[in-house]
Amino acid sequence: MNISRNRSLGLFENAQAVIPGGVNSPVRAFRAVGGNPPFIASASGPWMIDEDGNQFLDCIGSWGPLLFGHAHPAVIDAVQSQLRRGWSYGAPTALEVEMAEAIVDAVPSVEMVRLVSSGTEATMAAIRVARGYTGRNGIVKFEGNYHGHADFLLAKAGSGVATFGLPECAGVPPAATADTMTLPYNDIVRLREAFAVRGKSIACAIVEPVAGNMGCVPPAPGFLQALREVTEASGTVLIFDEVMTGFRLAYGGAQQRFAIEPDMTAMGKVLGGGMPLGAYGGRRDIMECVAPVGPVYQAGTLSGNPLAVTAGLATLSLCRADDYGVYKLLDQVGALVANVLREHAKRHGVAVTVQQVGSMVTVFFTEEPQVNNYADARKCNTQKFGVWHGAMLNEGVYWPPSQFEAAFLCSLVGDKEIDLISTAADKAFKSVAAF
Ligand code: KE4
Repeated sequence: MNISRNRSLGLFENAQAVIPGGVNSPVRAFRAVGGNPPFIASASGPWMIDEDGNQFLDCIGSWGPLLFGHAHPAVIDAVQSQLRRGWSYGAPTALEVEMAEAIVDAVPSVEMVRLVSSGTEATMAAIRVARGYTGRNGIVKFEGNYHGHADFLLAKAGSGVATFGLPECAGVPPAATADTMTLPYNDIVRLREAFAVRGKSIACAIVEPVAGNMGCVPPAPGFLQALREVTEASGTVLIFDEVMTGFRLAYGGAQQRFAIEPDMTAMGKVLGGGMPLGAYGGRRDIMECVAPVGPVYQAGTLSGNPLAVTAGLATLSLCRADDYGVYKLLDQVGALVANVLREHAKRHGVAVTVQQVGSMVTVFFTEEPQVNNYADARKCNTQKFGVWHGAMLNEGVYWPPSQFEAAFLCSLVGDKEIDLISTAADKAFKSVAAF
């Protein structure tokens, strides 16, 4: 498909003069795959239209929020109705009570919850509360997991079995990550060793219960259970970062799907249905540390914003419709797309490992039969992924522009959309085979 990109190219040039990299979040700049990003003019259902009139099947879904596709009529109607009543009061509303009660009802670990405006705020606040609750400073996170851009989370693994972290980007002072220990994802032995040495100094362990930020990597058998055991034994607060998995892998998130209950949960993305909304919650005794009840301060001008909460409530209502039928559909869509991609890669002799959990899918360009952690993921051939991504885009399929991301399929992906993915993948894997 020869697509004209002139308007997007011109906009990208203008954007780069006034916005770092021309984008408001780095991954959107296509630097991991090469080429230039389409500038989106409109979207509806599973489709996006760029400024040059090209149509794409959207496999990103705004990086997770759009479980039901773009511009869903039910969300539009709810938001339009709220707009006429105003959209930000800086005062408590019935909407926030309804949302908090919906979260408490949906998420097994949550007895009390605070609404914020992003996933970063949710994880940052959850960790501060865990530190305030335990009186400890140590944080455990896992390589390849991303929890937003709070300084103390931008840490890379120190050397040795239980050493604390080093800053992984400029601008983060060593002191900010000095208490952050980064362990290999899915490594139960290293986890147990670290907690044997440091457990009593660890305030919290935060984990993506299904990883999406190194590509889709499911928890190894026993990993989440081991994490629950060692944190329980050491008095460490276990935080599930369900910003990506929450309300996507099940209505109760990965913790419902895998039947493991953390002490706290960070949420976002689907919760707001594409509007800026995050949340953190958990056990009542922990959440009652939060101001104004307790001594841990956290605040936000637009926290619980009526418009965002309205969009979120309309989205959660769609999640519950037809006896939560969307989740079975999303599992089927994810499995179908994963199998189509495997078949075309095999036909063209391209070595890939396709990993899928529910509607989260990643095509790893690797000879490894499985990708279990960040070290495995880093072995991927990112150049081949870039060739494949560009070919998919030229065929009208907008896949996440990074090997280390997951695609987020929506409930509106049906036969027509899967046929498009199949046609595009056939050509894209052919391009990679010739690369
Ligand atoms: P936000 O602050 O971007 O709303 O959420 C941060 C965050 C927290 N936890 C998890 C598990 C996340 O995946 C994220 C953000 N996810 C990325 C996608 N890898 C958002 C896309 C982007 O950064 O542009």
